[in-house]
Amino acid sequence: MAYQGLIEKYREFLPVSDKTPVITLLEGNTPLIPAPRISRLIEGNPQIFLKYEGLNPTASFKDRGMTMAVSKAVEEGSRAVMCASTGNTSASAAAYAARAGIDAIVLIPKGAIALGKLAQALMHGAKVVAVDGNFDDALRLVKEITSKYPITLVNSLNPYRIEGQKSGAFEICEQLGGSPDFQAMPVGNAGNITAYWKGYQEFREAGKIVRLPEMLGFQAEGAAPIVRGEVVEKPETIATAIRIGNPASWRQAELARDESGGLIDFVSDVEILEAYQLLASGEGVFVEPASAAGVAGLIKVARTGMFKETDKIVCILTGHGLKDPDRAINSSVEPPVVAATVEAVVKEIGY
Ligand code: AN7
Repeated sequence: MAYQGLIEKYREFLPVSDKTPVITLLEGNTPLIPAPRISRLIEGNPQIFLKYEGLNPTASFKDRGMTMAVSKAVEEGSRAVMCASTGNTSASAAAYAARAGIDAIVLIPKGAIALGKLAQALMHGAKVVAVDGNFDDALRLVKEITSKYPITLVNSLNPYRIEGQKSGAFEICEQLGGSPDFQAMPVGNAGNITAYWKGYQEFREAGKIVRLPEMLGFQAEGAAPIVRGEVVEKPETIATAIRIGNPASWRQAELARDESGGLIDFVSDVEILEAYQLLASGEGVFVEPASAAGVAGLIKVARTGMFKETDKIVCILTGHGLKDPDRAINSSVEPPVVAATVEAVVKEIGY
């Protein structure tokens, strides 16, 4: 039968029943792409695979959690969902609310979300409010408002979000025919690392895999509260998606790190941008800057000699490059303008 979305595919692992109205845009089922050029660049030459979550319906991994959160909200009779967002959660909440025929309200940090994400939230008909503050301020407001009004919170504090997002781990195990040795990913509010770790553990309990991967999480240097062990009051990074100073799932991320024997480290904006370019021009995979943090982190930690050729490493590429066109243009050389003649073009291209 044709693919019907991740709730149908993984129903036995999810808290849904026959009565749950499944709100789906056929999210999930994303490709796991081998990355031979990056493998050669990383010390130890491990086998690198890219889980390209930018190919979800709203072009980020958030759709995995949102199909669950919105389906359960509708099941419970809710008429509105709300989130704070660095952009992708708002795009996804807006789309799934539109699909469900309910309202979406999103709070975004003023001036700090990528253009494509704002376009999505607006086009899907969400009520978008910019807050004169950062993501952490916006999340605090959303928690308070949703506790007082009949509006369902759909940030990853909503446990159904984590339930949906754990499906990424299931897919990886099926695509690899077992678990990877390591998984590398960006960490912002820390819901996704929590979800993946839960997914791997549940797949092992179900006897579908034998071993668990080591979880490698990477924050941006200017927004690295988990690495530093303290709240960052004024988080700063070009990777706006992970510009978060007080992650909601902080403790769970530490558990994923420690139980898996992995690590959470930071990468600089320069390292993020280098990995961003490398993915796009070296492998043909265009991601937004935050999504490149996992690859940047692998390049960094590999220098300690922790990987070998037989290791399989999956990088979660959380969002599509088209989300942030400004950053792409600013990271590139402006195309030259020439006369509309064959001679001028041939001269320019050097033939
Ligand atoms: C592309 O949309 O927090 O550690 O409000 O958009 O689970 O938060 C986005 C986070 C990584 C970090 N990559 O994931 C939001 C939001 C991209 C993201 C993360 C985000 P979490």
